[in-house]
Amino acid sequence: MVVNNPEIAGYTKGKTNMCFKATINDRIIYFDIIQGDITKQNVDAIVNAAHESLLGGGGVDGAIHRAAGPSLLEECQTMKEIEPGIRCKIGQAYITKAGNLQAKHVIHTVAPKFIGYKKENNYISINNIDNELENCYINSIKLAIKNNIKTIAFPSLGTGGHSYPIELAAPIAIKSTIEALKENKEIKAVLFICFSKEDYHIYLKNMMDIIFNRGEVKPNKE
Ligand code: AR6
Repeated sequence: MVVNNPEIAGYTKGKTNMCFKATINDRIIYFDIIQGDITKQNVDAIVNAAHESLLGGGGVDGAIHRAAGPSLLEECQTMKEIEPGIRCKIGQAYITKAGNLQAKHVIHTVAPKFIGYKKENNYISINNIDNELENCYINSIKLAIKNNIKTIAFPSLGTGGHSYPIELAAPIAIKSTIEALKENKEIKAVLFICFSKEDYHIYLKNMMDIIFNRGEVKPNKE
């Protein structure tokens, strides 16, 4: 069942918003699909589709750094390089404070780059990176749980500069988040922030398919 939930509607900011109340392992979790700007969300943590340097870039990364102000970049600069120029490898996740953003934390993760092509109506990946994209969501949720985060917002990782077709990325985002939430005892709400109307509708369709067709995620009856 799809419900609008006034209890949590207060922290979502977007043009279009659909809230799903679902049960995972006997715990109620809210999923919001929102067309909007992730920098405006009033949640405990927003996730950044970061550059591996963690020093900012274009797309949502640029928007988050601009809205957070210089303290975010300063904190990222203090993080240790794993290799020259690399502070976060593909699929890993790191947490910082959030500067001037309404959110309290930013979780930075690096999405893989899609290499592939479209055949008829299907996208074919030639570098098989779905598990790396899954890791972005799973490791972000794990880090959120460790840091006592109760509400978290994701952008559509990988689907801008890194060229992941949203039709492939949206079900991966939703399914891997649900898998990671099975371990969770604290997270109350996950927001998927879609920048365009088209992306919003693709997320909505996938969320409906997943919520209504998977046994272990039950739409709440209330
Ligand atoms: N709020 C929500 N979503 C947004 C926003 C926003 N303010 N701005 C853009 N998006 P991208 P990637 C959407 O390119 O593909 C950067 O240069 C956008 O429409 O931000 O993982 C980084 O520094 C798209 O749907 O991330 C990295 O080097 C989605 O966010 C690289 O690009 C992701 O697009 C990361 O590429």
